[in-house]
Amino acid sequence: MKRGLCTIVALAVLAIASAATGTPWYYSFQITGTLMNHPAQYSGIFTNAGDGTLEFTLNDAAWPDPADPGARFAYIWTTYFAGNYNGTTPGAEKWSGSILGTFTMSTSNAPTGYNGTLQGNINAKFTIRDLDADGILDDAEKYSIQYNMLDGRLSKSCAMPATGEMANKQGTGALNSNGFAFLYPPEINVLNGNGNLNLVACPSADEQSSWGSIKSLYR
Ligand SMILES: [Ca+2]
Repeated sequence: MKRGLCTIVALAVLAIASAATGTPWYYSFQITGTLMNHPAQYSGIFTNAGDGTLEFTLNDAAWPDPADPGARFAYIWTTYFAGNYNGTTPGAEKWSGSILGTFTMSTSNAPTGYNGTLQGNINAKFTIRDLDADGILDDAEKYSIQYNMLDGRLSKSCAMPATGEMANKQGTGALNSNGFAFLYPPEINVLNGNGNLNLVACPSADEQSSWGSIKSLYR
């Protein structure tokens, strides 16, 4: 590789690295919902470091109708959880299920840069503890709101819609909560948790075209 190109590439990597380290927003939330209803959705509000609404909806198009909760639960369990058992740590045996979907936020009174609306993707990973380590899901484990957890990974690409201070931004985040449980309607699961979001500016059309011309110089 030519030395000039090395320098340009190094500078470009530095520029991308610095642009990728935004100031994260750390918030708290309370959302309610259940996987046992259609849509499989949780929605609620921010309870700290901002106001507004938070909602995520999981891709449940193929799941059995909530009118047959037994069939719906069996499908969810077989599809996402049953094959993902981790018994390697004594005292922490668990099943994990990762379910994909989308999330939306509508915010105000959040730190600068995080006020507006945002749509993104979520990978919602639920953990169900096998409290007696027998490899069998017992009712006490299925319905336990004490030990089961949600670990949601958020991602927002430049192509997904956003408004206000969050327009033209991309980034990643997370939302975590204890208290997850499989509850049959009309019971509703309440999740109190914490999350973060780290947005950075999307590349402008100018930046994209100048980077394109740099590359074309060396083709
Ligand atoms: Ca068990």
